[in-house]
Amino acid sequence: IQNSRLEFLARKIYHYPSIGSTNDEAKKLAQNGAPHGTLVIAEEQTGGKGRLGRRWVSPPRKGIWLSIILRPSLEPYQAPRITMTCAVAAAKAIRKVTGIDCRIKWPNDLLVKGKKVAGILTEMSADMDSINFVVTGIGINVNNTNFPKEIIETATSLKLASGKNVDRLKILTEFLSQFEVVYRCLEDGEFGKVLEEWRQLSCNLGKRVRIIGRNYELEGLALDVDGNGALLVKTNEGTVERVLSGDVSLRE
Ligand code: BT5
Repeated sequence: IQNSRLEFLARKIYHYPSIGSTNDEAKKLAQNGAPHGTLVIAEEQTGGKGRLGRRWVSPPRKGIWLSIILRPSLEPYQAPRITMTCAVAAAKAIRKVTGIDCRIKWPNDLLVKGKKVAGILTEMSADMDSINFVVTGIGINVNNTNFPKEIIETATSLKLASGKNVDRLKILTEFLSQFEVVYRCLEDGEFGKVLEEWRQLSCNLGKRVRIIGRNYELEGLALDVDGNGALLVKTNEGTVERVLSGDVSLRE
């Protein structure tokens, strides 16, 4: 990492052999003033987290389990842009290093041949009109060869997809340099470029989707994603609904 040309990312690195959750650790560090760009990374997570208290399986040395502390100049409602930035950077890094056709599934997954290879969890500390910090965490399955039975049908790794071992350090360094480039667009008022890349890498747009929220379900055609991360869905009744990423899951 030291050798790569990074300007703000990973100037400070916290590396753990084993930890509960890199996101939780990053939030603590951020609360204690850790600077923009701080990287928290672990070989293993014993309490890796997904959204809504779900579990993220993070076995030792098989994947990349990391969190980045950011202090972006965004309004709180724009925070989903960070998840989009992270997804674009990771998809590009995976494609570049392995040649695998990795796609973004709205809002926070990366898929290879329809199976989940990575997930993103973005958490924020903010008041009404300003962000204190954002922690964006990503788990990438790199050399996993088996998964617990509840996800055996839905999960994959770069190794399973490519048939060979993949160098975790190469994926990590490429991800960090892509993240810097994409993040700079975001800060420079060029989020349109990120959005365009996101669209190109998406596997949902133009397809039928089913959105499952806490107390509603919605079916329709995924038309587009907007600059704040909402999915625009044309329902069977012909209306266009703007779905925020919050608490929903999405099926084909
Ligand atoms: C996510 O949540 O996909 C976000 C995952 C974020 C993980 C990173 S690792 C570093 C950082 N520190 C943390 O503690 N978390 C972040 P969600 O969309 O809620 O998906 C969770 C669901 O994915 C689970 O309920 C399982 O069904 C499935 N799953 C769990 N572990 C998986 C894995 N390793 N690979 C593929 N699918 C998995």
